[in-house]
Amino acid sequence: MIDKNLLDNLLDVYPGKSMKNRKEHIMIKDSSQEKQHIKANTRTIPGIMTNRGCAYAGCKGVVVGPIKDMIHIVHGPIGCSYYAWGTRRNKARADKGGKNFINYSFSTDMQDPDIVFGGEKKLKQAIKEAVETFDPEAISISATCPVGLIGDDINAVAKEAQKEYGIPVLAFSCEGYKGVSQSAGHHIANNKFMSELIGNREREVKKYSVNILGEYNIGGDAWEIDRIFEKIGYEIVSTMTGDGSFKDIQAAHEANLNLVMCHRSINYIAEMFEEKYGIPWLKVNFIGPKAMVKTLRNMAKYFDDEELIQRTEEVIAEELAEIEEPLARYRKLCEGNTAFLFVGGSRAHHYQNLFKEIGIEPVLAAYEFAHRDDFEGREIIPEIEKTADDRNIPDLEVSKDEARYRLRLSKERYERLKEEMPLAEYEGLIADMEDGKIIIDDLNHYETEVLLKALKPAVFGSGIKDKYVAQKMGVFSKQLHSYDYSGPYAGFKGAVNFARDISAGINTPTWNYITAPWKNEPEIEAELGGA
Ligand code: CFM
Ligand code: HCA
Repeated sequence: MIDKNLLDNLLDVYPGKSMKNRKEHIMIKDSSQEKQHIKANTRTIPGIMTNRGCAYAGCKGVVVGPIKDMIHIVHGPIGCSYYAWGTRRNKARADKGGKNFINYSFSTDMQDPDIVFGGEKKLKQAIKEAVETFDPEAISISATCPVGLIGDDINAVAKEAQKEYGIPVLAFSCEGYKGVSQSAGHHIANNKFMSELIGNREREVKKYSVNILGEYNIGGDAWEIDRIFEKIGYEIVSTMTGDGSFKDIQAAHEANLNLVMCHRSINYIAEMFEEKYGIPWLKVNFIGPKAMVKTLRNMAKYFDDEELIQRTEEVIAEELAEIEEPLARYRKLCEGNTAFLFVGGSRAHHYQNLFKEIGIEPVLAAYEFAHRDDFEGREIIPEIEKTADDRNIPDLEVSKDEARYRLRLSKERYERLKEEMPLAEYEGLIADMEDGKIIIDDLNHYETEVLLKALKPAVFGSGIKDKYVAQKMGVFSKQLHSYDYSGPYAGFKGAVNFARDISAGINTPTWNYITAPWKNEPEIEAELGGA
């Protein structure tokens, strides 16, 4: 149980206004309350060391960048491009006869004179060089902060280049400052995909065809999911955007169901798909065998075919039998431990159940940039009622009747299915946390250090910015963003990899050579009131 003084002591060091602000972003789970609220997606208090990123990171780094067969040109100083180069471990392999530019970093390398006299000329030149050297089938341009400040018109340059070279050139005005975190960049990318990419190519699809939205193939996760889906007999029309192809995304509107893995980064597309093309969306979770089984069963139920349901059960039985022994073995090595989870905007929820499945209890779950719906959940009736103007996408005008007509299911069946599975719904992180556990929005460096010392988790699920701080404190830290050098962690086989890595990390004798600060400074514990 959490000592109730812990959070008071944590907040005590902040000046009055900041304390009031931070208090609203921190909560303890209490299921006796009907609905718990948390503040999220607001500006970080200046001066606080946040872990958040920028809109450019969310647009280019997260959503657009993993599309492998496009050249992604970053218009900005070289540092912005270097930052987003290869660190996210979104893996990709070239499709047969296709191209893969994922290992490259393309930038206009803006210098002082470009800031003074404008950078459009340099951007045009960069596009020309990219076309002449690599002959890509499509190009993206992402703007970083200075571009918006000096007023370069990247949209005009993109239009001109598209005409000149006869290939799609998409311009993303995702200057870093556009929003309170990378979340704004996700939205910018989603909007452009819908208005300029999706729907541009027709293709015949099978009945059991899906798009996987919000799966970025970190450490090869998407490949494990592909393996399982193919075994059952699903057709994956497109994955957005892990190991993704822009051609597949162009035909994504042909699929019969959208699966939403990362709700935070791509719920906008899921909603717009439903509105424009009548494709329902289902919140899924591929992390942990239990979640995977539930996801597969919901999918089969959605398509409502006896043979598919049977095949699904066969595959589930086969896969579970294969992982049972190793998972049990690793679980024995992990059982009884606790975890502290701090990720971006969706993984704390996805991973909390896998931790529980291997006997580890999450005592704290925090996000960098999630919105309230990621914490508290949401329910969306088919969003056909909403007008396109709400989202500022002029070419999304679909009349209510037209959208209903295009719905892949009858309204009656849709309503019935909604009773049985989370169609167009997401229950959020808080629902699955145990009572008395801590939930935090925009966790910062100071709070991370204090809470790690007080809670002494066996494992800290973190990112690169705080991993080594924690490890020097004697806390094993596993990066839940990049998986360090490991993965996949999704699906059935991924769960075994995860359990193996966590049990090794917790049990390595290395920790005997490090003295955690609280061992020498017992007053830290006394001051804070530990777990
Ligand atoms: Fe979605 Fe992601 Fe995440 Fe995210 Fe990210 Fe990521 Fe993340 Mo890093 S899209 S919100 S912006 S699941 S890059 S693959 S790990 S912070 S929790
Ligand atoms: C980002 C990308 C990131 C960073 C990870 C980290 C990722 O936010 O720009 O801080 O370790 O997953 O690569 O979230």
